[in-house]
Amino acid sequence: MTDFPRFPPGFVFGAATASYQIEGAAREDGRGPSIWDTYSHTPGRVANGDTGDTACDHYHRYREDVALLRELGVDSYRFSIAWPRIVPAGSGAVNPKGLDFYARLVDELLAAGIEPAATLYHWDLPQALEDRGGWRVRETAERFAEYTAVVAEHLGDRVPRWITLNEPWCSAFLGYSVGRHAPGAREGRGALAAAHHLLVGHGLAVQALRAAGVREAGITLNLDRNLPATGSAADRAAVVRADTQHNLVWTEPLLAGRYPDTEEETWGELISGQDFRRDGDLALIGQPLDFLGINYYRPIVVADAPHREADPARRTATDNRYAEVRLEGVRHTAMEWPVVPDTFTDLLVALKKRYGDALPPIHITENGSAEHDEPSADGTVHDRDRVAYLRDHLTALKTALDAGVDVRGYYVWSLLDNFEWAFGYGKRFGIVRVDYDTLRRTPKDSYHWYRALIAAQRQ
Ligand code: IFM
Repeated sequence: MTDFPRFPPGFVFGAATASYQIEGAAREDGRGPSIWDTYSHTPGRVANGDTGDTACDHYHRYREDVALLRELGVDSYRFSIAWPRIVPAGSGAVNPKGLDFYARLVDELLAAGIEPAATLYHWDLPQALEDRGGWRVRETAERFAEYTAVVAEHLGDRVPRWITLNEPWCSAFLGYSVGRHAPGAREGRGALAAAHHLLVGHGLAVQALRAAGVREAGITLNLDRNLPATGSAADRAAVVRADTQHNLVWTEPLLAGRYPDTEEETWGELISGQDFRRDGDLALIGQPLDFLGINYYRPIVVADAPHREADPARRTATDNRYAEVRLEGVRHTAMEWPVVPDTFTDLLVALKKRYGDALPPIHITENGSAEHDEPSADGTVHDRDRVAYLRDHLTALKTALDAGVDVRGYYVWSLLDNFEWAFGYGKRFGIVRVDYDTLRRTPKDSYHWYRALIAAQRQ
């Protein structure tokens, strides 16, 4: 095929998943409860009452899933480790059966010639830690570093690429401000404290990974391309506040050793005082990274708007005087996310422009789309929209490389249809269909397309 974008030799192609979204076996082999068990079992929280109790049953079927990866031809597989399998109560006793599961998975991957890339935190916080304050309190960051040290000691020699946190924006702001993710809180300062403690936890975890001598340590951010609804000064100022909340709150401490200089205009009195910040935190957070993971899906269009909550005492951390506006004239995925691949290039080029040599090499650790898949009688799915989405975003990524952005890898989200958080199983991101009644896996057209793209790189 001639229309595949071509990437430089050594560029890593991969696929990604996350523990709570695929593993199931929620009460097996000593796994403790996580905040997502609690949240998904709370009536009204997740669509259709779905939970991760069984999910894709990857815990028992991981060999079949690694075989799918091998057949796909990926260089690397990004998975996450469930903290409550390793330290069921969040602190104290380590569960050897949890470590064994990931050791078996890693061995299976290595035997298939696939490099493991492990994420340490993809949102399944042990419930016992949430009961003591969760990410609002610094203690959680310290426990995270202890858990990281245990995992790195056992797997550090066989897993070359480590990601401390996945999308801390979701943990801090969807979890503690919007309330649409576990633990489902709607707070102001609590969410800002959570954001800071996640960054502190990242810094402590990097230290633990370095002490274990791992090859590469990084973090994954879901950075957004925020666009103004109009050219008005008010809407452009709204973009600054959206950028601060979504992007700068992470990239400034991580890459520039400072807090965003736009935080006052974004959070006003919520951010004053900052009793959760300590001297030395910026140095801890801003340690050199081997790579920056970026997850990218869609642009967000924002317009200036009043605070949603008039009473300052009741304001959440995501009430920043802007509103999201639907982008007309483009296709939307099943998530109602607009498809504008050029914004992927723009985001990466803008990041390079802002941080220059301080920007580490990038891995795109997630990109993909949920579509209205229509399976045929034999379970196959001709998911043309997903193929077009992947093709256009990989082409946009190649344009960013050509513009001088140092991108080293790309992981499609996701290998499997899975538990899409508050949307449950209704939204399908997989390049492999999962029949949730039989748990049968069937590669979709997008799987075959991605396989051909990877094969074409090697010719
Ligand atoms: O499914 C999620 C994943 O867990 C984190 N990044 C975005 C994906 C799609 O919403």
